[in-house]
Amino acid sequence: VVNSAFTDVMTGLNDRNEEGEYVWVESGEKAKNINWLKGDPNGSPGDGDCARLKFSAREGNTWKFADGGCRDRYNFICE
Ligand SMILES: [Ca+2]
Repeated sequence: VVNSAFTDVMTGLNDRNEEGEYVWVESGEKAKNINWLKGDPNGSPGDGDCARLKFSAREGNTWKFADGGCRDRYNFICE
């Protein structure tokens, strides 16, 4: 991912149907081996149901998944 501003990027990944079971919206496939930030996902149902990519300086300057609200507006990528 190239994102020079290091802003969060929304993904098409959510666990709206089943808490804790993250699924890609486009394919409907369950996501495996998600590279979560340490401590994530930690959202409660309805609140932390959509996954975004966050740039983490703490974790080696890498992009990691974090859960958050689905209505927040960010840059968007599908997969
Ligand atoms: Ca959730």
